[in-house]
Amino acid sequence: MKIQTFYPMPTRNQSLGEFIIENQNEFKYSSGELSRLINSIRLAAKVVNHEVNKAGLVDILGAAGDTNVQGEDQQKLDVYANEAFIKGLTNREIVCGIASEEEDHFITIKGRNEQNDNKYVVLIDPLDGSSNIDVNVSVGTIFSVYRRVTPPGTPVTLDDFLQPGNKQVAAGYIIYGTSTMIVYTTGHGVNGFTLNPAIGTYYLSHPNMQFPRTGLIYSVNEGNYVHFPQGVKDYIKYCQAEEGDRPYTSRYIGSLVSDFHRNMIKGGIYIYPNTAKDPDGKLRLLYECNPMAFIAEQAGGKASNGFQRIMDIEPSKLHQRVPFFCGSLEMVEKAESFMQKA
Ligand code: P6P
Repeated sequence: MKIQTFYPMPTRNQSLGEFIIENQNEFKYSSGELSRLINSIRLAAKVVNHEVNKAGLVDILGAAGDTNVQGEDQQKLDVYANEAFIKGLTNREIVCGIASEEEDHFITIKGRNEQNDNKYVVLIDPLDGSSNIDVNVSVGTIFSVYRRVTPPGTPVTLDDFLQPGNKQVAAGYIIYGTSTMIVYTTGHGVNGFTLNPAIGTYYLSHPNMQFPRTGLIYSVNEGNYVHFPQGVKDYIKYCQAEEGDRPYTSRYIGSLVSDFHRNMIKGGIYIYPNTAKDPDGKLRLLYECNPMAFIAEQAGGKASNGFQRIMDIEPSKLHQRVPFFCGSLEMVEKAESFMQKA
């Protein structure tokens, strides 16, 4: 029998700062660093939000003329967001290392004493969905936090980053949409905070977020249909069939954070499968799939690669890609059944 876990219902309209302080004792081993880490992300998110919201007004649109390790054109806001989060995390002296979608290798952060004393590492997708920037569609930031595995004071190594998702101590996303929100978990449920731009404060607007157990929305880029594995093709045809509670609705924004956020509120499944072009899928395990999987599971949802729990995958490379099925529990299980039958 699944043991139900209930968390005290946070009080609505509490500010993010008050919420962090009030729930600080939930962070095992932490003497406040994790709180300061979340606070530094909160500040960097405000800085990025300011630029994203005026992107159409200043010459910050369009490609920065460079490409990232993924071989993707770097949009100027990608670069700006990457620098804002690295600076925010560095200044607070909380993390000993950062890995970013926009950086080929991980970055070591030394304290003012030139030591690597800090306990946490952060992996981040600074601006996910950046291809939507120039067309004014919502984009997001995704972050994942681990305790380092190497002893404090010793050099940070790749092992500190290549940890399975089940070792995460915190994960979250910022969605720069019709409103700007921070949604995160530290393993005690999922809470969403909406920015009041007039005063620059985030307020608890979505306490204890839960994925509906099922839903009628599937999010997948059907333009790749002919390249999908047979199980995904079969699941899509199941969704489109005129039986029972079907047909479903297809909604695909092209921004993982936005599709995920809508599905968590309304019920739905997001799928980015492997294709001929992307034999391991497109999404990156460490700073896209693991953090979204942590949030999904904490909200009663599920995340797998079609066969295995995402957070149990042992990483081998920093920018490793995996197929991604994530959302309402019963929808993910249905899609997995088609993958396993095919
Ligand atoms: P496609 C953005 O680049 C991203 O990583 C996700 O945010 C998004 O869901 C997906 O890729 C879109 O990829 O191939 O459908 O354009």
